[in-house]
Amino acid sequence: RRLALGPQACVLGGFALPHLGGVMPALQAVLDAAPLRHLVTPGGFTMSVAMSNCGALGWTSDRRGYRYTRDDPDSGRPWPDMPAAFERLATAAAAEAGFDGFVPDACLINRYAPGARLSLHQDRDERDFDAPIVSVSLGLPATFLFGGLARADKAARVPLAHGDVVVWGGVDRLRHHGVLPLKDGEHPQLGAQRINFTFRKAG
Ligand code: MD3
Ligand code: FE
Repeated sequence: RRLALGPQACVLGGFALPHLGGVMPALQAVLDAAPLRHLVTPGGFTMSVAMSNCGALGWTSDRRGYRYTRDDPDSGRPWPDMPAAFERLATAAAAEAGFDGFVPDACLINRYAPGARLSLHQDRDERDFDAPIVSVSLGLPATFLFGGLARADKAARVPLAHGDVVVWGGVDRLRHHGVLPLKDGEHPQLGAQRINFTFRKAG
């Protein structure tokens, strides 16, 4: 149920499952208000992962750079509120991993169709690196790459299944990470896709 990936990083196997009765309808409402979209990187590439956000701040990218915004650039309206069921899941997972009092102000929603991937990167667009990051995996399984502080450090491969939650903080907060291209498949609840929530304290 619990696998250590580093001194302050661990996988909580199946931790999200008891929360999904509240989380799945809330996800649908968020995506109705702020649909998934493929962002463009500063280098001009369209990301294979489709993204949306909820919470006070949302992560976005365009030719000008990566940043957090209060408003959805597509609609001009604030990102949808963080559903209570999302916040409860994130706070409970962080506490289980030893990070008490985590209150996220941003939830990035990533949708992987078969073939979609996320290349090795660091999360460094947040204001302070003291808060942990909580990541929830739903739907098709994926292989997560967990590297080191230097991009060239060899990355470990970690399988992530429906309901798994990963919590990273402290000395592991700036490690490189990514997701291998999603394999084709059909998940009983979510169909041919993987959904990831990445909860952060961004502001
Ligand atoms: C490891 N998303 O959106 S979050 C991202 O499955 C992102 O979609 C991944 O990486 C996904 O930026 C997984 C996992 C994650 C987040 C922060 C980390 C892993 C991390 C910080 C340090 C080390
Ligand atoms: Fe990341």
